[in-house]
Amino acid sequence: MKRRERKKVQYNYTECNPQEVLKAIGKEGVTDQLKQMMLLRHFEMRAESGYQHGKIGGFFHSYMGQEAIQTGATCALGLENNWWITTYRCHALALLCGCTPKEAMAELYGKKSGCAQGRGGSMHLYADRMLGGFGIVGGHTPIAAGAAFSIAYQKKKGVAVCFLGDGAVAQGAFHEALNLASLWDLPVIYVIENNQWGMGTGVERAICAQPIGEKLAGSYDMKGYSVNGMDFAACYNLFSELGKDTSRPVLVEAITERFRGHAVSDPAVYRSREELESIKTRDPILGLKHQMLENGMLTGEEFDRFNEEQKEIVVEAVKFADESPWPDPEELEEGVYAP
Ligand SMILES: Cc1ncc(C[n+]2csc(CCOP(=O)(O)OP(=O)(O)O)c2C)c(N)n1
Ligand SMILES: [Mg+2]
Repeated sequence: MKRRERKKVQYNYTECNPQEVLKAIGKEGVTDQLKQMMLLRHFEMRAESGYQHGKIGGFFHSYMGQEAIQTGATCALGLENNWWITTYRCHALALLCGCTPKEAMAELYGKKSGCAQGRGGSMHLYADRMLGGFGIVGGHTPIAAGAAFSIAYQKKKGVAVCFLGDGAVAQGAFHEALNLASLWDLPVIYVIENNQWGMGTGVERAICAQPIGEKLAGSYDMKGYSVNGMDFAACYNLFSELGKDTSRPVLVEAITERFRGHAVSDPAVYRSREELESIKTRDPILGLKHQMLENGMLTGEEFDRFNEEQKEIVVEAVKFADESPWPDPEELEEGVYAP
């Protein structure tokens, strides 16, 4: 069979003037989001190191490189009334949904003080408005439809936001969820975080039609959007717009890059060093830094200071996780609902 070649996909990005968007959020608000993204980055770096030192077991998937998407979405839509759900690449969303760095790191360490009392680990983080952390590719997409149904059924305000990878687009459950969401006018935003890879398989070899979001949405009578997932302002702008009318489900494709391999054990040799270097020039944190420097919202010294502050928060979280007690074996069966 002929192997599909990687070709440049033409995206119709939603229009956005980053400087106007940042101005509308205001200096304080943008600074908070910059700090938030720094926190996510430091969290991943320190946690990765914890894994390499044998402090963290199981699987471990880094969100490094993709930070602008979930930061932009949570900032634009807010946590109140909304439900959030994602894949195993879930550390960032948990932190954005209010899980403290200490609770998240302790969960990775398998400790009792973790957000799932040490029973979930890296792939199963939870917060008040976050339904998880799921390991089955595409398996959480019908759950998002269910969360949206609960909002609609109870005639409440709010929207369910479901993040998934490009690889999940090949799963049947995803298409069933989209069909039902459209049929029942569910308030749900499906966000495909297209980081170009599903493990070591390039997206062009796994998904037949691209741009995924733009092409697929019409099949489900939904609106579809492409957004530059490396640009905080563009993500914030799109999600703000989508939050204004949640009467119908929508499909978003955020085009992004993961800076690491699929999981911590993946050296990602399928991607050349040059490709990785070029990807890193589009670092979303540095992108926001430059936009803020340009409009006078930030100085280089402030950037360094904020970065140091966020690093310290994560160092504290590591210390807390390390010193926290293990779960008590006698409590093993508590919270188990299987009959
Ligand atoms: C149903 C199912 N099939 C296969 C796997 C193994 N698997 C884990 S992650 C992954 C790749 C998914 O890639 P993508 O959806 O693009 O998400 P990304 O890891 O890039 O965020 C696969 C095949 C799984 N967890 N679940
Ligand atoms: Mg992917």
